[in-house]
Amino acid sequence: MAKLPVPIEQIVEEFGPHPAYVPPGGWLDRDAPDRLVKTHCCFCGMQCGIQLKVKKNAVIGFEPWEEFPFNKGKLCPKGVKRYLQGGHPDRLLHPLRSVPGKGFVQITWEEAFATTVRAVQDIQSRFGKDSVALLSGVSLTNEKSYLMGKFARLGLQTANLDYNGRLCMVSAGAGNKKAFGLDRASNSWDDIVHAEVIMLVGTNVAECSPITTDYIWRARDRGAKLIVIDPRVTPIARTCDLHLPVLPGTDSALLLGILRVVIEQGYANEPFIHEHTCGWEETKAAALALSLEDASRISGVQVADIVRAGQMWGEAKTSFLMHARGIEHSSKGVDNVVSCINLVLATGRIGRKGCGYGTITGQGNGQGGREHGHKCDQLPGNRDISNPDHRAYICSVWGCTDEELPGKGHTAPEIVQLIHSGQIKALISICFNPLVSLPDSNFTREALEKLEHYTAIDFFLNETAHHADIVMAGSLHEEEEGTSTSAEGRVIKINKAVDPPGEAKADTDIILELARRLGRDKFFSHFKCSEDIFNELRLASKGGTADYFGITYERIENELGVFWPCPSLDHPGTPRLWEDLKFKTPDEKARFNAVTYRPPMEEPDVDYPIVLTTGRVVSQYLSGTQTRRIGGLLDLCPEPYVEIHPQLAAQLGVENQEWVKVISRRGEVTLRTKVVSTIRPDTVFIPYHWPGRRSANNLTIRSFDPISGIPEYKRACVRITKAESPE
Ligand SMILES: Nc1nc2c(c(=O)[nH]1)N[C@H]1C(S)=C(S)[C@@H](COP(=O)(O)OP(=O)(O)OC[C@H]3O[C@@H](n4cnc5c(=O)[nH]c(N)nc54)[C@H](O)[C@@H]3O)O[C@H]1N2
Ligand SMILES: Nc1nc2c(c(=O)[nH]1)N[C@H]1C(S)=C(S)[C@@H](COP(=O)(O)OP(=O)(O)OC[C@H]3O[C@@H](n4cnc5c(=O)[nH]c(N)nc54)[C@H](O)[C@@H]3O)O[C@H]1N2
Ligand code: SF4
Ligand SMILES: [Mo]
Repeated sequence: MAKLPVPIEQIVEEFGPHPAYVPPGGWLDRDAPDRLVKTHCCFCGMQCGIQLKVKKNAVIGFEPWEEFPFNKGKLCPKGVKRYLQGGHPDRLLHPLRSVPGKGFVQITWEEAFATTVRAVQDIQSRFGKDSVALLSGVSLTNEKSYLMGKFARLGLQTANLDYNGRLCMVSAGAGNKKAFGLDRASNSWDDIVHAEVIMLVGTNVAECSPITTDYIWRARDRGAKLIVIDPRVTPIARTCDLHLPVLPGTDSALLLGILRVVIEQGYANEPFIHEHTCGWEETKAAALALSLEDASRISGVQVADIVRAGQMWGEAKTSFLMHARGIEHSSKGVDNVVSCINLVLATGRIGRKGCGYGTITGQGNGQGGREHGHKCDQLPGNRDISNPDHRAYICSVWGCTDEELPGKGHTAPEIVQLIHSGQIKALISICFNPLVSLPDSNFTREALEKLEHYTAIDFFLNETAHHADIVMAGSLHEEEEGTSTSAEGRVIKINKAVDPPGEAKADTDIILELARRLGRDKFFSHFKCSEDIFNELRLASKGGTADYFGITYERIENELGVFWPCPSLDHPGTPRLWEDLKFKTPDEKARFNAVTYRPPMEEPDVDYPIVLTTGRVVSQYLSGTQTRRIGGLLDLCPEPYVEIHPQLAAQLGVENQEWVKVISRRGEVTLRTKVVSTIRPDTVFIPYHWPGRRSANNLTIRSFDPISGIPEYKRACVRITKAESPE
């Protein structure tokens, strides 16, 4: 089953530019709202405070929430337009079944639930429990993330649960745990403002974490220096003191070079290193083993600039280092993360005012969603599913035996691989669009076509859901109460503004009903509302590294968010970690991790001589399911394109806005060029928010970090030829 009911070309057409959505009666005829609901933006990890204007059961508009301390009313274009999703004509209002030849037809909830449960039970009886997999996502609240972890293990009884954060936060998570024993940005963003030097590594903050830009500018107003490491001169890089245009996939060599300068020019903070860290000698030796000339040759950054970066970093009294997917989306993602942390630890600038470090969390709840048992190897509170003590504690909270709690499962890309090879036969997905977001889309599509059964839960019919047998109409952010955890580690409250429209159901109700019909109600029937789930999460996280025990709905509302760890009700929360310089390792010392440069999986050759990297634009979000449907956002960037340097364009004989074919070993796309002098001449960039024949992931490689399992989205090799306009 799960063959496409309609040809892929038709789907691609269907997902072309959408006409702008205008509310019935037009913008000017909108009524005054009945009420304002304070909540947060559903998109990126900034989790800006917003207010929704609500009339009856519809969100009709939007206002900033000036008092929310993180963004103080500031927003980006996506936040301003997000409310338009609810009234969109594509919004799923009832469950669907795929009927060959007819496409999707409306069915009752009874049929949707019964068909799904029958398929799960039948497939599990034939192939074992783990032949059913669950893929989940962290646009979901903490409550739903926690529920998905429990539902997979005790409802479906499968080990095979993983989440879309596998494509996003796992290199950072693994690196943070290795170095500090805890996975969170070390500081609230307030510390950025007090830093003398800020280093941004592989992050396009102005477009992807827009409010962070405001904190950086405030630091700049106080005289802070800014270093940006990115193959492109991103908007923030246009304002920086030093831009290092690294060749994609080679950051660990560059960071070794910078560390070497710090060491050789005497900037290492020996007393801090001696008292509060271990592993320095190996790390120092690794840095001194690579000459600056080699670091420069590998990374494509001039020696003088590497020296300058080392000096700027070394001289400062206070500093803040931030990185994101530019270095984490790599087969060396974890190496790159610990290389950044090595620089922070070598200078001992952590745990005090203006001294900090943080990965910039991507998805809305990318932080909370990676703490409470959403990952194939994890239990709530960021516990380890393979650790007997951790298992025993969660069994005591869940009221199950160790035998009833499955072990470590497979990562999201491995699950797709196992579907492809036939070991996994059925899939339930929620809040994930892997056909667009996983590398090598052709492989993902082949896998989806092999499924015996697939149920997707979403509020739009995303491209992956086109392969589903059953589609369940779930809920938008504003249709369920819950909590979320921002990039800073601040736990905030998502408030319900409206009920799901039509026959659509709250995601939580869908999962609880599935659990009931699977005969597993004893583990779930006590959940009557989101707060019940949060209260169990608090207990389940108690004593773990991500401890939420002291956080309640009431506290979040009163205090405008609480930073975890917060182990007791009288604990104030922890905006800045490591003030006591006691790290979450057995000996309370932070760990240096020695890194030796490894080349990326694909190197340019005569057939594929150009390096491709991929990423984002400000107006689109992730696989684009949500933002490609909002006219005002689509107008800002209606089509993907290939960013290409004038020198390379001249070599290829193409002009700005001309059509080119970009071809990798996996597939090809035909796009227009955007000729810019702000990218390395040997590198091209494609934003990835589009599906089908325009998807960057037709080109990307299925190569993964050996520790975190994150895909290498930021480096593949391609060739480019002139092309005719596609019909
Ligand atoms: N507008 C918008 N904002 C978003 C999102 C979105 O889709 N749209 N998504 C959210 C999510 S989930 C995430 S994960 C974040 C991502 O946020 P970012 O990581 O900031 O965004 P990306 O565009 O993926 O990549 C960042 C930068 O990495 C650079 N880069 C590419 N290859 C390399 C390399 O090898 N080394 C270095 N040093 N840099 C490299 C790219 O040129 C790019 O400027 O954004 C969040 N915010
Ligand atoms: N080439 C390339 N590929 C990439 C990246 C890259 O930089 N380059 N970035 C990667 C990264 S960092 C990420 S995070 C992934 C993201 O990849 P995905 O997670 O696959 O992308 P989304 O668009 O967030 O898909 C989420 C789906 O969940 C639905 N959804 C959102 N909120 C809810 C909810 O509350 N309930 C329910 N039921 N559904 C919901 C949306 O409608 C959408 O269909 O993409 C990765 N893919
Ligand atoms: S997308 Fe991010 S920066 Fe923009 S309004 Fe939403 S949370 Fe804020
Ligand atoms: Mo992400």
